[in-house]
Amino acid sequence: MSITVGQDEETATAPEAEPAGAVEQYLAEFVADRLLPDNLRAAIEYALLGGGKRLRPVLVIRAFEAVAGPGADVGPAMPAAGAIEMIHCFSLVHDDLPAMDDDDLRRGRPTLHKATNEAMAILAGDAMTGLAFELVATRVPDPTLAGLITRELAIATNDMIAGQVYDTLPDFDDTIDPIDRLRTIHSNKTGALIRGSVRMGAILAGASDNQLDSLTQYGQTMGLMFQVVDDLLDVTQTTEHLGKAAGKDAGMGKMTYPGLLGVDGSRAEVERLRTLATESLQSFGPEATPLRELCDYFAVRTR
Ligand code: GRG
Repeated sequence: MSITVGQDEETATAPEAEPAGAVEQYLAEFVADRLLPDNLRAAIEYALLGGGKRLRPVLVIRAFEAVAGPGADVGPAMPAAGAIEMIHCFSLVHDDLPAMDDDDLRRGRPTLHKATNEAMAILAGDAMTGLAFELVATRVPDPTLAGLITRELAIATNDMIAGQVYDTLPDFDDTIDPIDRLRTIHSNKTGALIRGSVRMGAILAGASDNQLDSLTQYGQTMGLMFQVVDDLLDVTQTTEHLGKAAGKDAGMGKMTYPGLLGVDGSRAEVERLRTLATESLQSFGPEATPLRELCDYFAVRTR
C-alpha cells in the first residue's frame, strides 16, 4: 500500500476512537477520586482530559490484545494506559512553558500556563508524573507485574526527557551524522513513550520473549514514523488545523526530517517506516490487525 501523508485521513476511520474514550473515563475517575487541592485538580483535568488523540494508551490496549487475543478483558491494561497518557500530558505541559517551546496553543486551547500560570503548569506537570507512577503501583494487580510496569514507565519517561535534552540542549559530537542525531533525538523524545506503551501492553498480557521483541520493534519503528509525520505536519498544515503552533520547528532552527530529507524524502521515509513496522508484526495473525491499522492511520494523519 502506498500512502501520502495528509491525503487519505479524512476518509479513514480513526482506529483509536473507542479505547480512547474508555481511557479518558478511567483517568477522569482516577483524578476525581484522588485527594488534591481543587485548583491543582482543575489544572490536571484541563491538561489531561481536554482532547488529544490518546495514541499511547490505545497502543497499550492494542498490544495487550495482540498477545491476549481479541475480546480479552483489557481491564488489567488500564492503569498502564492511563499512566502513559499522564506522562505524555506532563511532557506537553512542560514543553509548552516559556523556558522550553513557549507555546500559547495546545489541543486547540490556551496552553496550561496561559490558562492558569507558570507555577501551576510546572506543578501540574510534576503531579501528573507522580500520579502516573501511583496509578501503576497501586492498580496493577500482581506485584511482580507492577514492578515490571513501573520499570518500563520509568525507562520511557527518562528516555523521553533525555530526548528533550538532545533536542533542546544538544551536546552532540561534531562527527555524528545529522540524520543519526535526528534519529537519536526522535527515538527518545517521541519514540520512548510509544515503544514503552507497546511493551507495557505486551508484558501485562504475558508476552513471550519473541512476542515482546517483535512488538518492541513495532513500537520503535512506529514511534519514529509518528515523529516524521509530525515534522511533515509542522510544515504542511496550519496552526488552526493542528490546534498547536505550525511552522515552529524551522522558525526555532530545529533539525527536522523535512529540513534534512525534504518533504518528498520525508514522505518516503514515512512509507519505509510504515512498511517496517507492519513487517515486525508478521508472526502475529488477526489479533494484531488493530496495531497494523493504527500504523496505517497514523502514517496519513493530518493533525
Ligand atoms: C518537557 C520532558 C519534556 C519533554 C517534552 C512531548 C515533548 C517532549 C515535546 C513536545 C513537542 C513534540 C513535537 C514532541 C514530540 C512528541 C509529540 C509529537 C507530541 C505530540 O503528541 P500527539 O500528537 O499529541 O500524540 P496529542 O495532543 O494528540 O496527545
